[in-house]
Amino acid sequence: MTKRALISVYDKTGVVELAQKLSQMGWEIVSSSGTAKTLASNGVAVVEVADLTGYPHILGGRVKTLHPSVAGGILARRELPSDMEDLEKHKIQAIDMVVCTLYPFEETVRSGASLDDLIEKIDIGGVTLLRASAKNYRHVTVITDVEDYGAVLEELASDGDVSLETRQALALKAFALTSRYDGTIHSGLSSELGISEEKEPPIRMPLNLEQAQPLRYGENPHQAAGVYSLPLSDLPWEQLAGKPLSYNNLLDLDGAMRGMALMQQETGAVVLKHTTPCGMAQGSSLSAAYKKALECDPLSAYGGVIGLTRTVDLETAQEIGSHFTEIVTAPDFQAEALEHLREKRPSLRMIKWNGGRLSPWQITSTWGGILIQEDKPAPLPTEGSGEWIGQPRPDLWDDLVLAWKAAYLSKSNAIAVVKDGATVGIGMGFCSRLFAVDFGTAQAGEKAKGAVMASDAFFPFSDGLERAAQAGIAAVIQPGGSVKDDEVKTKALELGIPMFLSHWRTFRH
Ligand code: 93A
Repeated sequence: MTKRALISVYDKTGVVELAQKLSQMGWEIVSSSGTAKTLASNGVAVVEVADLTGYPHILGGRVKTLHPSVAGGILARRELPSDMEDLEKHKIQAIDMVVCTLYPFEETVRSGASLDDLIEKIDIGGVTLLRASAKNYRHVTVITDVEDYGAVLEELASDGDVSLETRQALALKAFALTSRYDGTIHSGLSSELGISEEKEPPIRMPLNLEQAQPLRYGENPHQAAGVYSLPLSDLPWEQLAGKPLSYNNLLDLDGAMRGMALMQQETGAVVLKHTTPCGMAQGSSLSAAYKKALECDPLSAYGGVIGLTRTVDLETAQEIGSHFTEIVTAPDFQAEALEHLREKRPSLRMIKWNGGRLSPWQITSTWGGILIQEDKPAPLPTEGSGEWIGQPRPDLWDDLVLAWKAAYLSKSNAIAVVKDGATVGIGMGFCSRLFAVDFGTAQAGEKAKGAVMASDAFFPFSDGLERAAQAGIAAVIQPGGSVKDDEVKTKALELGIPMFLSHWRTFRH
């Protein structure tokens, strides 16, 4: 029996050669109008879908291949006598291969096209062809990607048929494509119609993820992993030099980007290890900021990740080059800075961060399920946005805000101690807030005297403030909200430590 391929492609790349080769192998080619025109004008014998169905394309092409003759030809189970009788009864010819590249919806959104254009680029017939042929993969080969033409032709040429294994793999590829395609339509239309994704219950978020980058392994070598991007969003970085990024590097890089976003208005630096900062500072120059950030905990900074909020100059590059660092990320690198670090530290990963928008969702997996929450930064505190307990200290405000940022970026429970535009102690990842205070102030040592302190969540008891007072802390910023708030406020007044209540808790688990 003659084999039949239905070819309906938006992207006509390589289609003439594919159809020619199939023809030479004895296949009959059936095509929708535009594809048929391309093939015929290149000398390929082709039957138009309209001639197969006896029905013209209507609605300006909105209905081309949507017809029982097409769907029946694809979906018939060849081993089922009743299906084959139906084909015969309705004079439907079996279709053994579907080649279809969809309307480019994503590219159309990215080009900033109008809503009307977007709507017309929602492929209906093509998706139907793909889903039908993928469903009937036991009998039908489905090709969705120009890149697969060669391999299928080779298999046909050598074995005379496409193996079940290949058909299965191609069917899964088709379903992955159609599911992502619908996810992209959901995202594109949501923003075009002005319906904020934030208003959508997270549960309805389409999980149409596409692997943007494979990884050697995950958190540990026995775990496979990859980097995935959400529909319509690109990865916000570009690697300029160094070894490939690992899973753990990417987690740390996320911390660095969040730190940079928090300090975007300043010339700032953050040094991180294991996603949490071991130093954060702002300065009159980038190298000054970096040096101050490094000073907080130079031991932990070994093999760490550096985030810088301004273009890296040679002076900063020289500073960075004199320590062992895994990653440095910044909005840009001056040519001589890049050259210096490439030479001095060939494996140092240099990452250009383009800002971009946050993904709308943060996804974390739990045993047997996933947690989804909005990725929504808390607003920076301003003196008008909260409440002072005791005598306000506007002279310490900038340090209080920096401490708030460092505590925000640190793993909970977090306490950050800041003096003169730099962290001097960070107690993070402690199960007890009191231990976080003890660690942060001990790390600061003498520098705790006259420094400020931030807490990422309320003080459950007044003991944290007592320890802060013993260390010489001059002012505190914390969200407030404890059932014992009155006791904590009274203690602050008693100890003479002005305390700013920001009203925003910034846990990071
Ligand atoms: O508008 S459609 O959704 N209606 C259809 O019935 C249909 N059938 C195939 N678009 C349809 N297609 C798409 O047309 C294919 O997915 C492919 O992208 C394109 C090929 O059209 P042509 O061969 O006319 O260039």
